[in-house]
Amino acid sequence: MTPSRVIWLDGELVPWEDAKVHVLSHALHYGSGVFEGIRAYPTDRGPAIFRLQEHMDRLVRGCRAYGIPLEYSADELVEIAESVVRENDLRDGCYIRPLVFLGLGSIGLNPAGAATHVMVAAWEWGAYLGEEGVEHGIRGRFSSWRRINHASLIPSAKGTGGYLNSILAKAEAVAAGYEEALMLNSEGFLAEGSGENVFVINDGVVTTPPVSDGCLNGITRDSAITLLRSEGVEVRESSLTRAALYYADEVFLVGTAAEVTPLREIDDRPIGDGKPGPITKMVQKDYGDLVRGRIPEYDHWLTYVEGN
Ligand code: PPE
Repeated sequence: MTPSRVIWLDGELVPWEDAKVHVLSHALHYGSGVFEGIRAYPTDRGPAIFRLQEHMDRLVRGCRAYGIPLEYSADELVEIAESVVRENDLRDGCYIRPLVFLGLGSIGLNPAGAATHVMVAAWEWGAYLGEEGVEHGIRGRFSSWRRINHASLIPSAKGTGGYLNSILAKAEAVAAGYEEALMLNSEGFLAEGSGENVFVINDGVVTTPPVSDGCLNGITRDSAITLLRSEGVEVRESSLTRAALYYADEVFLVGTAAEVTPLREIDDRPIGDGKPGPITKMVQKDYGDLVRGRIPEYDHWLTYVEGN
């Protein structure tokens, strides 16, 4: 990660190294925060942030769901994110990380009285699962950990505490020599990757798990569904078993950080012929064009930020 110049924290832009919190912050102890991950890309008209409004809407909804008081509206957060990209002069694209978290004011689990803090940082962040992975696909393995479920947490909100579940899965997969963990829900159906939604292709039909199966309502997921349907490909949202991935012709992962990354192997079984397939490559190309402002019909998904 390359640090950038400034971070927006509680109403002001502060130098990167001064954006600090107290060790007794509630969120540090209990994971009481909600975050977002957003990317900006270089375009012919300067840097543009992809689906910024939808990300901030999800952040606001997540705070409401977890009962974290937030004084900023999604529209205000949109403006703040634009200023962070502009002030850091991140013209070649960047990753934007907004975080709402509880600070001092409450010791113990009851969060009442804890101050809400809001920060938005941005930095340059390359391929999440490696350049090599984007091109040739990655090796995945089903985790021994089950995905957080609707009975215990809120899988559709990006609550920071819930990510301990993703961390367990990711660390386990990497320690075993794989690049990513795929996670089943408590019923044994596919939920998602540790930080990505999953698409499975069989005989030209694309299937992705419904949000009710415990995956995040991913914004890249929605973009991929839109792109696939506009290319005339049938997309279904329905439950997938572990074995469905063993039978698949193609599988790819999507997320803001991961973008569109092919899976070339699952549980040591090659997927298809072990190389990224045609539908995966088409979505990769379309998504790459889309986020760089090369498909005019989706221009409303881009927020152009003028550089200094
Ligand atoms: N599922 C999970 C669990 C998840 O964390 C993400 C994003 C997605 C699906 C895809 O959602 P979307 O970005 O809206 O398409 N993961 C973020 C954080 C990754 C991290 O390591 O931190 C991201 O991609 O920004």
